[in-house]
Amino acid sequence: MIQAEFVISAVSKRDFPQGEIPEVVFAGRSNVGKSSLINRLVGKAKLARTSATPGKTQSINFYRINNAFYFVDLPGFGYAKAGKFAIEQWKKLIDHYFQNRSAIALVIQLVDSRMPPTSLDHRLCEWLAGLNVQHMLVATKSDKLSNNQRGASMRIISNSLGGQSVVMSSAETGDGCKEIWNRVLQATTVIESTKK
Ligand SMILES: Nc1nc2c(ncn2[C@@H]2O[C@H](COP(=O)(O)OP(=O)(O)O)[C@@H](O)[C@H]2O)c(=O)[nH]1
Ligand SMILES: [Mg+2]
Repeated sequence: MIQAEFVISAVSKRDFPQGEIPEVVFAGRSNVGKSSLINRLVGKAKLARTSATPGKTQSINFYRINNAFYFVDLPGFGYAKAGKFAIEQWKKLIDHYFQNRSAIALVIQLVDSRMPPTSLDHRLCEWLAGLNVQHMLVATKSDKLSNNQRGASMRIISNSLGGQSVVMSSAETGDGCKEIWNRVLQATTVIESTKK
């Protein structure tokens, strides 16, 4: 049984939780399925708020998992209707987040399995590669694809984003959750053991 509890919805760096437990970050375009995947991973349908309307979340949501680490749901970027002010605020918050958190164990970048990565996906990928953090690529909504399409999608996404491997996932079927958990546990325990 996984224990998962909502901690805070941070709108500025003052809201970030104190303390130093490892953090696993979910990043990607708005509507790609970040919140749904978090819910699926922890087995709680309503932990993270999901939305059919993109761009709703403009805060960084922290969830404490098994009292051992945080899942961090970043606000989605790339929402066309977001105003200039909202975009600036968003950038500031994300920058603060990555500059101020010292226990980021893993960043899970989500891309939509049904389409080739967009320029925003490329920019996020390059930006993450420039930070000194572990970075995992996950393609969401695999339930929408046939087996053949899944293979093709993995190749296209991997080739397009620098050749690193891609894990297919679905919040509907649970596809990929085992692999994601393995990586999460590996990343969070390494951080814990280097601290001792
Ligand atoms: N078919 C399918 N739909 C999904 C999946 N994950 C998310 N969705 C849908 O995509 C929309 C956006 O999901 P959400 O988790 O709110 O995306 P976020 O903005 O990245 O947090 C919602 O309508 C979800 O029901 C998935 O694995 N399969
Ligand atoms: Mg969300």
